[in-house]
Amino acid sequence: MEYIKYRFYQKASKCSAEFQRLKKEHADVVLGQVTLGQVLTGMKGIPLLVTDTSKLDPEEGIRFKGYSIPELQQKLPKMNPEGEPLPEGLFYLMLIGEIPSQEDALNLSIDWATRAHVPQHVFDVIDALPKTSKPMTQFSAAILSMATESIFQKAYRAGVNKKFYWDATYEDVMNLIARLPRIAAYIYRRQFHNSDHIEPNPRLDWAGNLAHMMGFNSEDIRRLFRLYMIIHADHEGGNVSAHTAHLVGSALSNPYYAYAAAMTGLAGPLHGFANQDVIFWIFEMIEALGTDAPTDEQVSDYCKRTLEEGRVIPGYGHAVLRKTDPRFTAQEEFANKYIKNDPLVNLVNQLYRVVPPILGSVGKIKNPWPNVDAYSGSLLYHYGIKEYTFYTVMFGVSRALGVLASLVNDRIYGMPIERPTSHPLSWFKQQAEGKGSDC
Ligand code: CMX
Repeated sequence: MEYIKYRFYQKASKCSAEFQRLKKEHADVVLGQVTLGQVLTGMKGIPLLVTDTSKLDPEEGIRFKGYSIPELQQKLPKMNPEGEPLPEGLFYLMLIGEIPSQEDALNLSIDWATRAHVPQHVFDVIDALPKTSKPMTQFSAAILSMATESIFQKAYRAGVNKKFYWDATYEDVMNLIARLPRIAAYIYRRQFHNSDHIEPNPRLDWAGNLAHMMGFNSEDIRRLFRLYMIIHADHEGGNVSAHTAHLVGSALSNPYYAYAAAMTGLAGPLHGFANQDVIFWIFEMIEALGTDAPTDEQVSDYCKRTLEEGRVIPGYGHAVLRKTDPRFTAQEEFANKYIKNDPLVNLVNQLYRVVPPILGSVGKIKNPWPNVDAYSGSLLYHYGIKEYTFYTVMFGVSRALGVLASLVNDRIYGMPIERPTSHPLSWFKQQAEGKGSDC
């Protein structure tokens, strides 16, 4: 067994035994109450999922295996001391629970480079779609079409013992992650560069290769891509993309199916699509105001108009967070360090000043602060990736790291099929008011 897989097995099989023991010995422990309010507002705050890769605190933000983003920036291996950490190191951390050495991270990079070959039919599937299909449609279709390669599916069909499901899942997960940069870059070059494709460079790291195949080779862009891939990788288990991968995977659907399903969830405007919506909305504002350097008052009026039209202000608010997202702050710090006087970045900073008090004054919005999507597009745009309909694909490539690490865990824990209970609305009315109704 190769080294990373062996290390994972060693660590995770202990946790798997704990999972099984808790299930057997403490099934009756009560974890809390579920209120009707929670059911009617998207099941927020109900402790229902086991996810070990990261944990989200409403006030502090995300921690990956206990490490905050600034701590990861300090501790994870880098290509050069001035740069951002390698996403390979974060994947290792999420999978194995330890900060990897430089050698561990580079070995993982090499492992992914050797697994990165994408079968021709995946490109054919992309090419068969009209160029008017959204990049996320092309991305999800490409992933689904790659299920032909699923080792898990073949092992299951061959009757493998369930205690080895994790092994075939691990292989699928590593192959899938390794191939994502090539697929994403292929969609980007097809859509926006006349199908002038660029071959991978196996000597580059995973994020550096994505930048390279998209046509960007400066060290500045590699640094941004590594940061981007780190901060979008995981956000505990209840967000739409992570939960979808877990749910679909719980039916023993192969990792390609589970991750493709997650990507169709990420493509929704309340989730990952918000990263393109932010830029779209800012350009709408620039056009409506006739300037890319509006006053705070003009911006404030425009925000109020958006709310009056019954729309959301994209990039603001969160289902769990109640403070500025540390993923926003990491990008703000990056911009302060490396970008001087960019009109779009300036506008993003101005919105950070203007939007929260407006959202706060609405009353019902639980979190008036910016999330990760408020900043990310402006950075990509600054470095020349101006095709913002592609941005959610980049989010998706990164999100694979967390949701697929979790999927391997799900399989080694032997997690059962997920099946919560539903009732008609009248049942809930009965519980609340003592009588049901016909709607
Ligand atoms: N602009 C306007 N209204 C907003 C808002 C915003 N940015 N954020 C929340 N609200 C509204 C909600 O639509 C909801 O309205 P209704 O009661 O009329 O349905 C009300 O405020 C209460 O919502 P909430 O409990 O504060 O937030 P939710 O958990 O329901 O939703 C989120 C969270 C992120 C979907 C929401 O804040 C939103 O729509 N934000 C804009 C889209 C966005 O940035 N999404 C990206 C999130 C991060 C990610 O997944 O990538």
